[in-house]
Amino acid sequence: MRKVGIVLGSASDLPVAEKAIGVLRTYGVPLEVRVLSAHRCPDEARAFAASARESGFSVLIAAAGMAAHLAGALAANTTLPVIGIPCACGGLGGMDALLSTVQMPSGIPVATVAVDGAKNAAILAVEILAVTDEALAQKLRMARAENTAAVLEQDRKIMEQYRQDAGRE
Ligand code: RP5
Repeated sequence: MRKVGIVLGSASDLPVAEKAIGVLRTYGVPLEVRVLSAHRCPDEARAFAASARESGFSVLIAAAGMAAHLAGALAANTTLPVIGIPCACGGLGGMDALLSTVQMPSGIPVATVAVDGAKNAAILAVEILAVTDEALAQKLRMARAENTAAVLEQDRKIMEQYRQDAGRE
């Protein structure tokens, strides 16, 4: 299976990215984690993206905060799918990173997840891989079924908790 690349704008983004790493491990997806800033080491970030396909990557996940141009800078240099995680740091609660990541010009897409939405970034990467991997697709279906069961169990408990109020006006 081709690997997923997780690229951080800074080591300080690792706590967010660890949630994506955890999900990818759950699915048995090989991964590589790098720190490559679009601003502090643009040449290295560009070279990584430009060689990512021939290096065996399938999907790139970029996590960055503030003026978060990392996902876009990677996307500019590869035709692999790039998923952006805007990280909440600095004083603007991640809105700065969200807009910097999501507002890409036509022709260079970045699939942007929610602020700090690392789990969804990893699940989306797995879904991309699962297009041609039935075993992964089956794992995704099982995870969805577990999600559904967990919510229905919450529903059952909450209904039970408030059952006595059902007859009141
Ligand atoms: C961004 O600036 C990084 O992705 C990080 O989220 C933020 C702060 O970086 P550090 O100053 O902690 O290295 O480029």
